Formats: sequence, structure tokens, C-alpha cells
Amino acid sequence: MTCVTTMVVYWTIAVCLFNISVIVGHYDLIWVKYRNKDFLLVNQQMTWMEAQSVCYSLGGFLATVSNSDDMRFIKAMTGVYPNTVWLGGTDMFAEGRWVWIENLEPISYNYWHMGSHEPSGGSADNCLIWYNHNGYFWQDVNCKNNYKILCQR
Ligand SMILES: [Ca+2]
Repeated sequence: MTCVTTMVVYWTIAVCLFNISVIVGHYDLIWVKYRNKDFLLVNQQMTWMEAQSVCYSLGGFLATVSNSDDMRFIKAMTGVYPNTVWLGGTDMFAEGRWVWIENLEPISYNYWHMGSHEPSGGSADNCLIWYNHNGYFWQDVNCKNNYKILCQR
């Protein structure tokens, strides 16, 4: 089994366990390890700021995507149509200067949807989502929208 397949299987098990735990009323959140990061998909929709504070309360932050391997893993983990997921990118501190909330480092690797010239929202759209549109891509959206969230620790 390839590494990615193993991860997908592991994540599927994790999703099943998480769903069961929600059904029975427990919120045992399951972090999924990938290299030196742990990721957690929270299947509840909220604003970007709420998402960041939920991640913080769980000992983490909204996810940083450092490279294409990270992105591939996140795809496998969250790529269930029609998921749209908050990531930790924002340009709320300075328009057009995208940083990761983890460390306020500039976003270097990116996965913007080039077909629609993302990021395209200007000062109205300052937070980063990962969404499904003929494949999955990044887009800047209004931080007050409500989406599921991907935490990292
Ligand atoms: Ca912006």
C-alpha cells in the first residue's frame, strides 16, 4: 500500500470514529498525523475568527499549507464534495499580503484558482478557503462566511 493510500484508509477510519462519536454525543476530536504535523477536520461551520479560536482552544491553529505534499494530504483528508474548508491564510493585516496565522510568515507555496484569478476579492475578502471547483483550489472569501475548518498542531 502506498503512503497516500495508507493515509486515506487511516483518515476514513478516523472519519467513521468521529461520526460515531458525534452520534453518541461525545466530541473526541481525532488528530491525523502527517509527517511533522497533526491535522483535524472539524465538521461544523463557523467564521474564520471562530475557527481560529476553536483551533486555538484545541492546542493548535488554522492549518498552514507548506508545500504540495501537505496539499495532497489535505485533499485526501477533506476532499469530500462539497466540502469547503477554512485554512490558516489571511491578508487581513495588510491587503494583498497573505500570511499564515500560525507564524505570520508570508504564504510562499500556493494553490490559488488561477482560472478565476484568485485571490480576487480585494479588501472584502481576507480569508483563505480550500474548495471544490473542477478539482480543489484556494480562494479568498469574506472572513464572516461559515465553513468547516481544518486545524493543525
Ligand atoms: Ca484581501
